[in-house]
Amino acid sequence: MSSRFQAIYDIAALCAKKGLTHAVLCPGSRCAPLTLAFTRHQDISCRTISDERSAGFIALGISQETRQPAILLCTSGTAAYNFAPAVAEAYFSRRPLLVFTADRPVEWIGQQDGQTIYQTNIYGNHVKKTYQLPQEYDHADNQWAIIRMVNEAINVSRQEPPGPVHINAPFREPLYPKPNEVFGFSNSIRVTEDHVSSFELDNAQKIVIEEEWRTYNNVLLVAGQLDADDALINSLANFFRNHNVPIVGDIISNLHPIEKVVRRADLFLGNCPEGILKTLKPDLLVTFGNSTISKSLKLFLRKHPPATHWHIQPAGEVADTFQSITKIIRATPTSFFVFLSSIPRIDNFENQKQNNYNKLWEVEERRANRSLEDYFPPQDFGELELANEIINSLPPKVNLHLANSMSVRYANFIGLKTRHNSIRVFANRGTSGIDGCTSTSIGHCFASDVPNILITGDLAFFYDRNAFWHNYSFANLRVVLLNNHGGIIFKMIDGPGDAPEADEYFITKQRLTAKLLCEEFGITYLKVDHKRKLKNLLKDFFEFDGTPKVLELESDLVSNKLLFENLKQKIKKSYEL
Ligand SMILES: Cc1ncc(C[n+]2csc(CCOP(=O)(O)OP(=O)(O)O)c2C)c(N)n1
Repeated sequence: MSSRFQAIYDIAALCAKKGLTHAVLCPGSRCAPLTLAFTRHQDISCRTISDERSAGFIALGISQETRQPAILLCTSGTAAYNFAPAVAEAYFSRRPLLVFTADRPVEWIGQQDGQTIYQTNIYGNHVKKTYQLPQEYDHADNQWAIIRMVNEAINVSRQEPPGPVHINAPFREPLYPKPNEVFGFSNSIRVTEDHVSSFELDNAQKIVIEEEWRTYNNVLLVAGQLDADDALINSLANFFRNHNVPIVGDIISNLHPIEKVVRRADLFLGNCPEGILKTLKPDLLVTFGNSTISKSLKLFLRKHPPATHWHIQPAGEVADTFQSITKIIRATPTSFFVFLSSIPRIDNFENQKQNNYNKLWEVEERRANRSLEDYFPPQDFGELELANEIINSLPPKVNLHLANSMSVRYANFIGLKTRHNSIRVFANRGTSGIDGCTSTSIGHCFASDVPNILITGDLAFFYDRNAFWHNYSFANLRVVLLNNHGGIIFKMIDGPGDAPEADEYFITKQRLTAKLLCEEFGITYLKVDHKRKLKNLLKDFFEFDGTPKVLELESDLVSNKLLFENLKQKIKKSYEL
């Protein structure tokens, strides 16, 4: 006897045929038909995660690692709402996710039947598209509709810009197969392929761009968050052979393998005199990638807007972060820079002007580099210095994960070097939440054997402790915990730090350390208690010996703030010399 859920079971086979390999499943009964379908399909690797909020971010991490939609499934009711933070992050950071929520049949919604909420369109604007599957399967049209919708959902999730899609699936009881039922997948499941455009510039666009490009001297490139991408790195390297223009790239731009990237803009733009900022103003600003970390960069460009601003983005809504976009170029950054590389360099007066502007940025970058060199005072040890030591001791091929909020900023001040060319940087900067940073790193651990190093603050770390609450190995995870017993960001930024309510309502002081948590979850616990011991500790920490490890630095808010403020003062002073 075959199952009335055959079309539902076939969803798993369709996902596998379309190249989806990982599913994160959350417990419940209503989702049983899909749970069984995914777990019984040999090409889909399944894991069960009890906390849906963590599950969502784990799926996001898998999606970041594999660059394919990760499957996410939960039961009906509030479970579905707990996916929302990860879905929103996936939406704004443009990561593909295929989110299934099981539901009761529509006639039972709002009838106090338990575990029932309004699930259609539950993620609102934070998904690219939402689907409601049929709840009866007898008619052939319903079976066709299920396969059509899932095909379309996967295609939409992958289409540029990628993002989450939601499929709400109402199931009528009985939900489990009868003992005499034959379980299997249909032989012929229709796959609808979607051949995507390559987003190359056409000839007419090339002519206009070349003509306009030649009219600008002070050209500044700014890269937002990007995936590590060899093709883009190569196209930029070629471009810089012909064109001497500055490029600013935060640590999350993953452009660190390129020698000439300005890495310390966040340090110097916030601390240099207005007169210098004026000279750094571009005539033409070219941006690509998602968000930038640096607030100083945003303020600088908003105050000194370029006359012309091209934003390179193949498709989708464009964010006008710097309030100056004048042209959107619908191409991939790689194809855009391949084309620009082919425009010959003209050795003339104009070119000299371009070189001069480039030099201005080089001078400021070098000044910030010098300020950081030998900066750390021998008697103190704080978070910025530990971030520096960690980044400079990273093994050659790792994923570096940066939690919100000071962790990603510290790492950005330090920056990666060109020799770190096999290190990929990840951070949840779509919505900059502190809620799923650890879970996202765990998702990477599940999807590959590459070591994952997470630098995080204590609130983000303890908030997301259920990242560890499952039975799967994450031996390739290393967590650097900067425990200042509160949210130091609120001490660093102007405003909340001085208010009488600061400790309780903004910094939210907390007393936990990671020791007991590590015992509970079988994680090796290392504690930095003295700078002198750091070298040996780091040797232990970076040894991949089959257990996950946490390295904790307990330090206080005041000394960390001072360490940071003194660096800013040092940079400011360098302009007085
Ligand atoms: C889900 C969520 N809630 C609240 C915030 C606001 N917020 C931003 S940073 C921060 C404090 C983070 O503290 P911690 O993780 O210890 O990092 P630190 O500031 O010390 O670097 C908070 C509460 C947020 N970004 N995300």
